[in-house]
Amino acid sequence: MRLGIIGLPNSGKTTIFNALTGGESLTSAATNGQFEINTATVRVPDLRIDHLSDIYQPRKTTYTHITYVDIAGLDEGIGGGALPGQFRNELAQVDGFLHVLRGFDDQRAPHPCGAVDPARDLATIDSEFLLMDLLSVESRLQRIADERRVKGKKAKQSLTDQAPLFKKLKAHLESEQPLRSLRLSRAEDKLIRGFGFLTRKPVLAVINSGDDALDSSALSDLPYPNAGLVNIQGALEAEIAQLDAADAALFMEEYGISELSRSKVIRLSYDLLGIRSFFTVGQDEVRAWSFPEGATAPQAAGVIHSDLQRGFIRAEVFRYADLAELGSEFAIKNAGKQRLEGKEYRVLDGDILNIRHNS
Ligand SMILES: Nc1nc2c(ncn2[C@@H]2O[C@H](COP(=O)(O)OP(=O)(O)OP(=O)(O)O)[C@@H](O)[C@H]2O)c(=O)[nH]1
Ligand SMILES: [Mg+2]
Repeated sequence: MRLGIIGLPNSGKTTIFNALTGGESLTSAATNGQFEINTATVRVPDLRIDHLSDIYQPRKTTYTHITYVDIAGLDEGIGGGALPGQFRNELAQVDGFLHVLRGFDDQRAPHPCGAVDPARDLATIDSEFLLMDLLSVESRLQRIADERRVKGKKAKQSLTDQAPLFKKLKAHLESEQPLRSLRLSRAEDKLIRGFGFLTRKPVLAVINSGDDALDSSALSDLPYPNAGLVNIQGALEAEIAQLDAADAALFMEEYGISELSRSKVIRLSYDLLGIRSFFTVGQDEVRAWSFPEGATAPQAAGVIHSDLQRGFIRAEVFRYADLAELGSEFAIKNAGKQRLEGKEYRVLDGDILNIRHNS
């Protein structure tokens, strides 16, 4: 799962990237000529895994992960086609966006538009993205029209059949609505997925409030129904992310910070993408696995290993919440809280699974 960090120049994207990924990240910088795109994978904090690890004392504890991509190069005017292809590809390929909005004022790094105004900045990139999607939709419609014109009755039907859908997308974009607010059938959604439309992707808006913690009322001013919103003191958290755990704790105490926004942002990123977690437990390993909402037990087993999906017989299932309440697997079984589920079972977030399978 990949989230692209976007925002205007000097909004603090790289700072937030460092705050989220510093310390534990597996950083790789892909450089292609003049463009550098930073990518890092971080683990998703999960108190349930910490707790399971306390209970089972496994040799190994494994969390789920999420990848952040720091995508520079976005500015007013890119919607007209000015964005280099490398960045456009990155944008199309990520699963969602973390939109960094500048909330801090600092003369050493002036805001490109002069004054600080998060709502305006949000609208700026939103409308550039809208324009980019509109261009893609129009070029698809053009292609369909060309196909009809050139090939007449021999036109490829799988292509010409797309016309009504793309006209619908066009009308929606022309009314200045992002594609994520357009209701589509499952088949339609699948068909357009490969296009990587930017306004179809989910967005988490993050205000980099700089050195002052914003009060939350400042956040509610943003007219943005489809996005989560969170506030982070970018520079400060980026600095803390460089420290080891003991120093970080001292630092936080000194500045009166009880909890880092970092954890919250990572968790929200995970929720944003609609990912759910199930767990496997034992003395060898306690592990979180991510699966898409609605997955069946064999599909979830397939996340662990394709052999488990192929040879799936049944899943032994109990709930993390029940374990947390009852304290042990023994108590879970005594209370009749462990179930045997078959191929139709839809796995839920927080399920603890043991897959029975033919090997
Ligand atoms: N005072 C203050 N300055 C910050 C904060 N976060 C970032 N900055 C400064 O703002 C400038 C831009 O930060 P970056 O993180 O490089 O911003 P960016 O969005 O990655 O910039 P580009 O990649 O050039 O578009 C730098 O000079 C940072 O030091 C903050 O929380 N407080
Ligand atoms: Mg940067």
